[in-house]
Amino acid sequence: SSSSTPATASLNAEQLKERIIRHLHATLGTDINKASPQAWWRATCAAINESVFDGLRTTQREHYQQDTRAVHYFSLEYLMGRLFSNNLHNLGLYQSAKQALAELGHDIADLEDQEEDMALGNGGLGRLAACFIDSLATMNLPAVGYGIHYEHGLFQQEFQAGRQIERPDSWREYGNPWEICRPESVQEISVYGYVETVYDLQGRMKKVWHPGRIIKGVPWDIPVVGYHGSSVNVLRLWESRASDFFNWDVFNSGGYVDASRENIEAETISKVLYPNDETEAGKELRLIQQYFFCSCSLKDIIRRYKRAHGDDWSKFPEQVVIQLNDTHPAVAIPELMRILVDRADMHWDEAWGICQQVFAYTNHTLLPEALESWSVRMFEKVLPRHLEIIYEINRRFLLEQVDVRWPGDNDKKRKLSIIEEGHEPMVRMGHLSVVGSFRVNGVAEVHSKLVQSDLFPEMVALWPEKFTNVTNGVTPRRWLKACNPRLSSMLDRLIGSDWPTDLKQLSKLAAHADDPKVQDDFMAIKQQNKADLAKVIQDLTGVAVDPAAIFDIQIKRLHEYKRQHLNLLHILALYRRILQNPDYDMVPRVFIFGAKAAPGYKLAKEIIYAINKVAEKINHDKRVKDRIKVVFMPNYRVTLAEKMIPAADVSEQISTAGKEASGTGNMKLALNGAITVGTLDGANIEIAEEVGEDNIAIFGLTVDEVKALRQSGYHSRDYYHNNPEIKAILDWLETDYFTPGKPGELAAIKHSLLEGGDPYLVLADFEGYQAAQQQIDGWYRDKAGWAKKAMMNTACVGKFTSDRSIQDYVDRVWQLTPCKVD
Ligand code: 26Q
Repeated sequence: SSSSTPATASLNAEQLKERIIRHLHATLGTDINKASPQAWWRATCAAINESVFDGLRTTQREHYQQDTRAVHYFSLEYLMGRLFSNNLHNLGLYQSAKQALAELGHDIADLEDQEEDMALGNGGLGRLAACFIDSLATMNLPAVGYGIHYEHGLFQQEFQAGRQIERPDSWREYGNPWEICRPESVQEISVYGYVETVYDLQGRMKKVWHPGRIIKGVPWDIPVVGYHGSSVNVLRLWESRASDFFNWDVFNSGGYVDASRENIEAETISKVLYPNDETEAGKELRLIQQYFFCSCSLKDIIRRYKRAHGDDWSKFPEQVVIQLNDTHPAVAIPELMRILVDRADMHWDEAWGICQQVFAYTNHTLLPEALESWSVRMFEKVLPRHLEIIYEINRRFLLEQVDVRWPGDNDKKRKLSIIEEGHEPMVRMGHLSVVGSFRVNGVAEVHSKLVQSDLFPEMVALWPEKFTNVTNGVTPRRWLKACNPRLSSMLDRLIGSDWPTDLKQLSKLAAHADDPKVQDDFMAIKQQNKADLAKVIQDLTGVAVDPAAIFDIQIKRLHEYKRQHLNLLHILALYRRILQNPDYDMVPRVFIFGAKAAPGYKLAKEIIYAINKVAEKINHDKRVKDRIKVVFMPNYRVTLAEKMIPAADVSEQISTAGKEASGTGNMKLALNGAITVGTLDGANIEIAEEVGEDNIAIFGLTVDEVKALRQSGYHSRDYYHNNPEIKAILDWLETDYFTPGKPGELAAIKHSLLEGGDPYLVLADFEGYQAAQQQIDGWYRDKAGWAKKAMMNTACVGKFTSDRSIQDYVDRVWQLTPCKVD
């Protein structure tokens, strides 16, 4: 890491202007007098791309000539957001572009708003993949991201009378300037059909898969520009099409309409991202999506390997490592086995040896409902040969590993088997991933411990060295430099400009944390960011909020374990205290939510509705005297996060201990000087270690206490009956106070907490939570004290750069060396 000047720094505003106008003419076919903002944006993208593609060509040439070992990141999701300002910042061209556009009469921010978010992911897991490919390019590490070129990303959210409505997301309806179609690298993959056993001339048994359907994969490349480095890697996303070859038969036999139906079915595969986060859908199309992109990607990797090494497979594990982003791409394991054994005629043991050196698996969840499994019946229908291969992997595993370790122990075999027996036998993708990988990691210290102790204890007994931890991180380029320009300039002045690639430099800020002048500057920046967000809130929700109030932000997918309803109960408690005591003394606070609910997740949608109805009531109640405002920002996404995070005073990280694998929003908010109200869960624990207990408000049950409470029998009703405030609030939700004329509309929450047994221990943690909030209120009254805490958060979270995560993967998993590119 260094402050090296970007390769393209020489490009000044004048040269950029020339490029933009040239593209306005030659690429957009318009001129400066009639160009729309959209055309200006596209012309500027094309101007930027001249630099991007330069870097892409040199990087790819260098990787090819050096025959570098590379990591191949396999992920069903990439939550990229916008690329315009990201690419400009990483190329070191942002200021020149801003000036060039200003001289052409355009505000760069207006052009940025022309871009749709690339929302090809649900939440944490997808955004992590995007941060990782940014770090990989920045650190000059040879890497390819593989995924699906969804036509429709995560749905767009609207509220109608307080309820979530989903609208399709068509991010590339009018074309995406950042992507390049690569017809020369098309692949074909097969699904369905049956397996035939044949014998070759030597009498050896062979399996021949006669596919029922052939589908074409068309790759689209998105260049990934490293920060001030010279590397430009690629994100390669596969789009499904009907295979020309296959449809020819149908067409010839007069089945024009059938052929067209098959076209539609083939194109369905990459049509839409499944919007379920942390729940397993079990849909056939989802399995086909997983297999489609894994097979295309493996064939792409093998094609590139063969170009350098021919049919000599011996170097394959030296050149290729594949990281599985959760179990979603785990079908790549039997697919590589099939290619090696059935197509390359390799012996099973040799092929399996290769697989076990190539794959590594990251676990992102312990929630039982999120652990992927597929019914054997469906698997056999879609991928009959792969099911056979999984059976053989399992047979050898149970015989050569499990039975050797625990002879005759059928209970162990049942627990460890890749196939879960029962009424409907299932393929356990987590088991398959552990067995087929050389390394398995969780995403925060506590999570990795739980993966080992609770999820795969027997696998740890068999292969202790397989298991490790890599704590998540976020890219400081997007999540500080680009999204918080005011704080970034202040940091550049105060501690130098190396921090974007060496985030531990932020610790130098701690030396200024007691300096009143620096405190004032820091809080003035926060104030300006809050004023900016207040405008956005006004525009999107019509609610006027005061930037002098505490901005308290909870942004993440909506899920019971994340406990947005705990936040809501606290808001109701404050509201009730105000109604009971008109002089109730509290620092004015704006509670800001952003969250999408999975379309089929009933209770999550009820929680959104309840927050919206409570917001409506409180925001209009004169008696509140603006001490509380509640806003639910519609259509939370990367671009909105970039506006909210720099404006946060308080970061809500309040999951039930043991449920949030890591969290990454917690890191982004702390980095931007927000103080965390949080449980000892996921990466919160490591954030607390870094910032110290004075600078974070920790509350609630620990992982061990949660386990103990469940053991001894948790009765949520006891809290209802023993805490009059809890009782009053829950009863209130059942009245028509927030839904005039419609009593009971908000009763689902109360019901889940009482009759439903409160599975996420909301009531058990309520008292601790409200005490932590009281502590925040007290802290905020001390201006200098708060400024110091906020600054200490920014100063102490250097650990959570995704560059450090990637370095951990390099050291503990990938064993890669950087490849410097000129
Ligand atoms: C499963 C089956 C069918 C369709 C979709 C899915 C599906 C999709 C997405 C299941 C899970 C996900 C996403 C999970 C996720 O985002 N997990 C989060 O990962 C982050 C990065 O490691 C962590 O910080 C979060 O704690 C974790 O919740």
